Amino acid sequence: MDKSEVAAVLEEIALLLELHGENPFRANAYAKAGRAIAQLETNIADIVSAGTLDQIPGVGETLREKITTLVTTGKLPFFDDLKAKTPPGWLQMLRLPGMGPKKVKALSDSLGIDDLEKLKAACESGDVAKLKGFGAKTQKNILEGLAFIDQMGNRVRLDQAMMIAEPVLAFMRNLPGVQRVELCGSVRRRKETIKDIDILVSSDDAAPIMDAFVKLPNVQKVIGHGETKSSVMLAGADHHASRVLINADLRVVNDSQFPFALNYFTGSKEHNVRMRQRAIDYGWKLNEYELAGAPKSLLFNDETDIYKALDLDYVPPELREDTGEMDAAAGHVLPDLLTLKDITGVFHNHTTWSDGAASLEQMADAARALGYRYLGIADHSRSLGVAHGLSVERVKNQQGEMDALNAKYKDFRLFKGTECDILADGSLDYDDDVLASFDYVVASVHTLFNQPLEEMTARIIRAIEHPAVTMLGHATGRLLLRRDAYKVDLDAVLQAAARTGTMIEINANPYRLDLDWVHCKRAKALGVMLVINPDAHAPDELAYTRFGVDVARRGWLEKQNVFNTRSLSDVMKYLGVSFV
Ligand code: DGT
Ligand code: CA
Ligand code: ZN
Repeated sequence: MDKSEVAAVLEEIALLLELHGENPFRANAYAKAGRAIAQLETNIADIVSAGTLDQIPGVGETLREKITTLVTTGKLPFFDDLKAKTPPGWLQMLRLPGMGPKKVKALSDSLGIDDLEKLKAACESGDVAKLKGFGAKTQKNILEGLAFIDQMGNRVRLDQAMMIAEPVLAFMRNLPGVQRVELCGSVRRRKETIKDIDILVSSDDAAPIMDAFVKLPNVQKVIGHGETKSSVMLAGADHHASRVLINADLRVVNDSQFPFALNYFTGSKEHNVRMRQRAIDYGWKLNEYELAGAPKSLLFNDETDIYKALDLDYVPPELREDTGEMDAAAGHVLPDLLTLKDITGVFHNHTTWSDGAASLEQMADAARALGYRYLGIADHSRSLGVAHGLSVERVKNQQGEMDALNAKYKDFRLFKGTECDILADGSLDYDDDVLASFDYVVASVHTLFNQPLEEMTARIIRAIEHPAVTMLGHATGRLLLRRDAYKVDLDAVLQAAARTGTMIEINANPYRLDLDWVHCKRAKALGVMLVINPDAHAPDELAYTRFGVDVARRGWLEKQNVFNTRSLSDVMKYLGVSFV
């Protein structure tokens, strides 16, 4: 067990202890030790064998014993018991906005609530509002949260699913007897939200692999444990320590079946239907195990061989949504999709000058570490008080600091941008002379989300038509699984952008992924230039860019459709910035 797994178990224990009403100091000790271990530079197994665990801050006698058991045996009976006596409904309740362990405990103690159905009934009868510490407003919020869960099902964001899936995948790869391991389903297709994680393994001996899977430390519940398929509910925390629960299915096949199973379980269902039909046209039968009837001379080592046998170019998983990829593959006109490596820098990022967590220099260092050739800083504009938008005076000061930093860099450049608010009538939050002091302008809507469609559309188009605006930020304002897009005629917006040559952002922040991939395809057809931006508020959030590349790929985009694939000198030329 590595340090991140140990840390995850300790943090989980902290949460469960809190849910069971344990002394908060005791619960917190586990959380603190977990965080300390996650940040260790050394291997946790080495520390255990050297007997130096108690040098880690916060690790006393009890924790030392528990961590040693966990690292040496891979199990912790104390943790298993704790999980066994925790109703899964408590964990589901934690997903509701504003609901913490204390509230869950109170609902359980006073009203016997241990699942979402009982919670809903208690809200509808008004019992929850009467509880101490709750009230009518909380009760209303809970009901709204429950309605949202109903509507969305139990989907989670792609980044949350990836955070849970990646360690499981790494674990499966290291199991003895495992030949190949791959993610399938919507995670492999990089859909923006995920219902469940699908994992495929090839091996000659499935049983021990199934056993190891259902005993993973973050398994909350075993839903099925069969010979070729098992399902579990996994728990984890995301990047912002929000709780995530998601089901994962594991299928084990033999290695010759692997390409067919991989293709089938990657989906989408609609793509599979088209593939099966294509096989029938050749007089063959395609299923999750084989392409029956195909000539024996055809070898199927991997998935590409299936497409080849059907005279199709290989279709990348992101395109498998039956939106024309089969015809394109047959006609050899599939797009040459851009990749993360093509990205040369990003433009929409925040620092401590507004609501970011890091300085200009820290953000620049992180961008350089990623191999970026430039970083655009676009802090909030003056009217966005909640995000410490910059006054004209502070804009000047920030730009001065950027000049000083740029003087130090030889092969890297900070670009002076702003995320300028689009005001209610579509005018911009700075005067033209201030706008002219920036290298580029990202224009975004942050207020008055409930304007009628015509008003919002006209507002955004007016901003797009402003000559100082380089790109439109997060075009629809949606927050995945949380807030719907505002009402806007996106097609009219895209047409305006095509007319004026304004770029449209693919906001790569996994909470947004806005522009949606469906509209990327439309933007490409209209000749609109896209730009992928992480909207990073901290150095590690620059890595969000990968999710934007996923969106771009699902939207059929090639390198030339995305502005920030250009070289530093081409970007400078376009922005009219010269070396000083
Ligand atoms: P989701 O909802 O985020 O889990 O999306 P998927 O695509 O992962 O859907 P899932 O987990 O229900 O199934 C995984 C894949 O298995 C799916 O993409 C295609 C394949 N599959 C599942 N059920 C069927 C089916 O009834 N017919 C066909 N042709 N394929 C299926
Ligand atoms: Ca799935
Ligand atoms: Zn914004």
